[in-house]
Parts: sequence; structure tokens; C-alpha cells
Amino acid sequence: MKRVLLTSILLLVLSTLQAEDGYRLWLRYDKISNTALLNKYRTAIKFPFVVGESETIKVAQHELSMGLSSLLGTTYQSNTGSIAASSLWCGTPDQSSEIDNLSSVLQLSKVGDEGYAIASIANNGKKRIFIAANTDIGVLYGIFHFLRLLQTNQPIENLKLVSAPKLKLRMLNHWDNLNRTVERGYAGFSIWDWHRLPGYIDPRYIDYARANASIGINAVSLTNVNANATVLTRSYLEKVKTLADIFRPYGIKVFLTARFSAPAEIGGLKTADPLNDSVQNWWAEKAREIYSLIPDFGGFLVKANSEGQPGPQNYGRNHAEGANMMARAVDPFKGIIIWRAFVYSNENPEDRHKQAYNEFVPLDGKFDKNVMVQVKNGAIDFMPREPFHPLFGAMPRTPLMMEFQVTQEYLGQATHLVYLAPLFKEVLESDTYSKGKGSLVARVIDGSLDSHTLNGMAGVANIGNDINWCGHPFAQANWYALGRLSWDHSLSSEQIADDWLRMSFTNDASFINTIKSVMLKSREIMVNYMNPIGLHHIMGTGHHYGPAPWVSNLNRPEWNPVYYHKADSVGIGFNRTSTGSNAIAQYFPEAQKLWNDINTCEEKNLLWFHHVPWNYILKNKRTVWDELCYRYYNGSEQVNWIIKEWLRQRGKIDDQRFEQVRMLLHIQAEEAIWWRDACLLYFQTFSKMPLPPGYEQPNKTLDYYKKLRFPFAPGGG
Ligand code: BDP
Repeated sequence: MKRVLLTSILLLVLSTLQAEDGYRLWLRYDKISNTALLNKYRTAIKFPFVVGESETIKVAQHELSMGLSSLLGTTYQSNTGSIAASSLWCGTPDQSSEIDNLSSVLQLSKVGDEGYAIASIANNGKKRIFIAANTDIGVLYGIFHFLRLLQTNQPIENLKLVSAPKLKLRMLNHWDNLNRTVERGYAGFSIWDWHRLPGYIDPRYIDYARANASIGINAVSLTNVNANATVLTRSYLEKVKTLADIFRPYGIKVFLTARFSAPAEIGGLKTADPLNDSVQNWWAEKAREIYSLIPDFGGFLVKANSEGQPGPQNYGRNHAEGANMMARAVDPFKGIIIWRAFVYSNENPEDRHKQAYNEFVPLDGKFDKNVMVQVKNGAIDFMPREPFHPLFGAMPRTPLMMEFQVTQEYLGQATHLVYLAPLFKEVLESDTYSKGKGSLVARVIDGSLDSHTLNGMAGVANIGNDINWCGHPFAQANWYALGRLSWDHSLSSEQIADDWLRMSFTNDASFINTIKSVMLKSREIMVNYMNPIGLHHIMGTGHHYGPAPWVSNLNRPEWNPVYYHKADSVGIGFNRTSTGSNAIAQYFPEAQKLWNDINTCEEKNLLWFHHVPWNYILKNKRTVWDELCYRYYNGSEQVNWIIKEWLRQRGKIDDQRFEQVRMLLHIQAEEAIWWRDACLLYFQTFSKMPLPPGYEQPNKTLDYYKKLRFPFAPGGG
């Protein structure tokens, strides 16, 4: 008897422990611990009804029943019980005459195809909460919002809110290979189990779709941009169809990456020339085949003539000719082509910063109407900090889509705690000045600046088959932030962090306040210990982990860190002003003016745009060398501050994630010192200046750092 009891206690302990492995993401729905609030919610919510029959409505009913039952600790089964006594009605005007009658009070004219309204309204003598939308997917999004209000312990007495997405395409780009490795993936293998699809449906696909729908993500590209044509063969398309069928009720469209040479590789043609009739027919046929399986297929995402990928230039054609040929194949089915602007070439001696702009701006206005050009946030490559890409604002006749990187390739991968919303916001709120002051990047990509109806934002996913999806428990916040900002780029980083923390951990105010402040500072801390004052691209070769500013022997000049920092006996930094590469001329005059003059260029971008003497005195009276030392040391010390704050949270959250984060933070602290010492020791060989007094001397040599090797670092794809 005793043993049975002990075993069940052990099992209980184990199961509670297992429950906090991070799998549930921000959709934990744990019972509300504040009893007064719990009672209020229970009183306010009776007999929920979600009206309708569609697959999406079924999903919505299920989510609502599950969410309410779990949060409120008592069974709520939607659409059972008395509709007259119901106090929570969800649906569309088409399905519910009550909602139809209230559509102007609910302001449904403002919510469009995907938005929703949530309002408390006295109706037939009863106070009810309505979650209403014009479409079923809007109802599902509204239900997720309502559940979020409960999860974050918000009042629900007098609700009156209207929400509609600012962007049409809210997308995750997976860089997943068919063999399940993930290029730049740090959270295990791909969640797409290609080998066992279409027969075996991993329940994870459904949880993935739920998580995306809960933050409004409505498009996913399944495969690596360094594409494999095999995914376009029949047997793989059947697998893709299964995923598309699973995602459809959640409002998610599937895209595939298309290898430009596919007609030759899998189609038996001699060429992939976009102006060749048989090539055009091949793509048209392929599109027909795909749409016969997946009628709402989103379209293709294409990386062409970039880093060795095939493309139209192999046949003397330009990017528009390539993109338009594919666009015409998917156009009859309302598909789109997302063509990436991430191009640069080692044969081009021009500053890499300038190459995409030079290539694409002349093509503005030449793309078909169903082509979007996807532009990385900065002109180099997802660095910890980059000024916004000069293409934003420079192609008014082409819908430009934002590409952020959620997977932290250059930001500590899945080991460092770095909250990316501040990075995303910094870019979105940058002023391109393309149409005068206030021409923010956000307004370029949401289509409002240049009146584009196609618009969107994508994030390179950080998702893998690790039990917690993203490797680092806090990396989930970056997936979450990408979704929330794609829906509404005016949300603050703080609001998003607040919601995420409450939903993922606890509503305990002291935990929220402290850890929110950690999250909000984390990106700047990392910039300081990795890439202060505008340094960039000084990471290790291939795996991109850790510092290697000394690398100078790679074949392609623009792959060498020395190309970017240009440290020499005089100073450090890349002169991109009018006396240097003049990349700055690609920006509109106001931005140019700010950055061209060393006196007005913000310190955070200094070495991005200027080659600055080591002893140049900054506004804060420190020399450039002293400032670098200050930043590197400050950044690494700040990681210790994060650790201190984290240790104070013991007991406020589950031990499992507490310990996981604690261990990762210790690695982060060691690696911050690695960055600091390796970079400063190396740059010191040029500056020949000592560390300012009071700084602890590095305890390893530059040679030690240079010899470090990481043959099996993850993410190689
Ligand atoms: C770089 C990655 C590389 C990607 C490339 C891209 O290192 O793996 O293929 O971006 O965006 O940052 O195409």
C-alpha cells in the first residue's frame, strides 16, 4: 500500500515536472491561482457558444472549451447547455442573427477578413461577451485573444476592443531540409517528419498550428531557401498536402521554396531559362499539379542567384524575368511569388552593402502584380544590429516584404537569452524618409506608404523537434514576438514581453517586472559583448558561433570578418560614407546626412559607417578604443546582472525551466567573456593601446582563441 502511494506520488511529481518542459509554449492554460479573480471569471463566463460548422469553428470550439476548462478549473464544453443562459457568444453575422443585429455596435466593418471584435454588451436583458468576426478565422483569432486576457489576468467586465491585422501575410520561413536537418536551426531536427508523411500525423503539427494561430501567423514556408527540387516531386507534394490540410482550419497557408533549376533537375529539360517555352510550361504544369492537391497553396519563396543558388542570371536574365515567369504559373490560382533580395556576389568588387540595392532598384515596377520582394532587415545579414536596409523606401512600385531572422544565427543561437522584439521594433520604426519624415519601414512593409495591397512580414523560424520547440526557453518569446508584431507592429516590446511572460511562466508581479526588464535589456547587452558601436560580421567561419575577427583567408572576400571591421594601425570600422564605399548614398538625404557626418552619426552605428581613429574622442569623452573596451566589459558584466536577477526568481516558477535557464545563462556569461577577450586582444594588436585602468586582464591568449574549433556545431544544415 505504502509503495503504491509512494509510486503515485513519484509519478505525480514526475508528471508535474514533465509538464513544464516548455512544450506547451505560451498556451499553458494553467488554472488561475488568484481565487477572487477566478470566481469573477467563473461568474462572468457561462455556457460558451461558438456558432458555425466549419473546421475552423470546430477548432475554435475545442480551443475555447479546453482553454476555459483548464484556466477556470471546471468543465466548460462549448455549445452545450442553454444558449439563452449563455454569457459568451462567438461567431459571425452569417451564422448568428444576434451578431448580425449587433454588427454595427461591434464595429465589424472595421475588422476586415481576419480581425475580430470582443465586447461586453447587454443583450435581451443579459450581459454577454461577444467575440465576433466577419469570418471563421477571425472568430478563432478572437477566441485566442480572449483566452489571453484570462491567461494574463485582465479584467473582462467591460470589454470593447476591435483588432485587425496590419499585415496580410504573417509568415514563418522554415529553413528545413528534407533530411530533417535545419539550416541555422538550433533546436534539434525539423518538425516535418517527411519520411513518415503523409501516413503518420505527428500531433505536434496540430500544436504548431495552434501556436501560430494564437499569434496570428497565417503562412508558413516549409523548406530551406537553399532549396531541394525533390520537394516538388509528386510523392513529396502529397506529404505537403497533408500538412496543408492540417494547417487549413487554423488559417495557415503553405508555401514551398522553389529551386530555380527544378525544370532541369526533376523535369528532364535541358534548361531552366525563364524565357524558354518548355520551362514556362513546366512551371505552369507544376503549379496546376500543386493546386489540384492544395487549392489554397500560397506560392513559392525563391532564393535565386545568391550564395551559389541557381537563378535567371545563369541564363542572362534578370530577377524580374525569373520572378515573373514563376508568378505567371501561379497567378491563375491566386498564388504569389516571394522573391528574395538577399543577393551579393564575390565577383562584384562593390561593397556588399550596396549590391542588393544596385541589383533591385532598377527593377522597380518591372515585377508582376503577384510578386513580392523579400528584403532582410539590414543590408548585410541578420547582424545583432544593422541600420535598416536601403531598399526599404527605394522600390515604391514593388511590395516589399520584411524578412527577420527569429533563429539566432548571429545572436548566441539557442544558448543566449536575447529577446528580439527591440531589434524588430528598431528596424520597423526607422525612418526611410522616402516620402518625407515619417516614412517608417513599418509603413513600407504594411503597404500604407505606397498603397500596396500585398504586404507582409516573415521570420526565419527558430523551431525544431526539441521538446520545448526552440531550444532556449526564452527563444519562444521571439517566435511569439514575430507573430504579435506581424499582426500589429505598433505594439511595444514591453507589452509583448509582458503577455508572453505571464502566459509562459506566471502572473507573479515581482517575477514579471524583473524578468521583463531583463528581456528588454538583453539585446543591447548582447550587442555590447558581441558587436559594439557598429561592428558586424566578425563571427566564426561556417557555424557562425563565437568570435573570429581575425579570419582573412576565405576565398570570398566578403565572407572574411576583416572585410567588415577593417581594423588597422590607424583605426577601425568600414567607411561607407561619401569618402569611402558611399553605400550611404543609397539612403534618402535625411538618413544620409545623419550617418555621413561622424559628428551626427549615432554611436551605435559608428563603425558601420565610419573608419575611426583609435584615439578619436567620442561625445562621452572616451576614445574609440576605450569605448570598445567599456562596451565589451559592460556587456559581459551585464550578463552577470541577468544571472543575479534570475537567481532571485527561484521558487516563483517551476524548477525545471528555472534550472534550464540558469545553466544556459552561465554558458552565456562565459561566452560573453570569450567574445570580449578574443575581440579586444585581437583589436589591441592594431590599436596598441592598453586596457583602461581597473579592467581585469584577459586570462587567455589571443592564440588560444584563434585555435578553438567547433567541428560539430549545430545549424550547418
Ligand atoms: C545566411 C545564412 C545562410 C542562409 C543565408 C540566406 O548563414 O545559411 O542560407 O543567410 O538567407 O545568413 O539565404
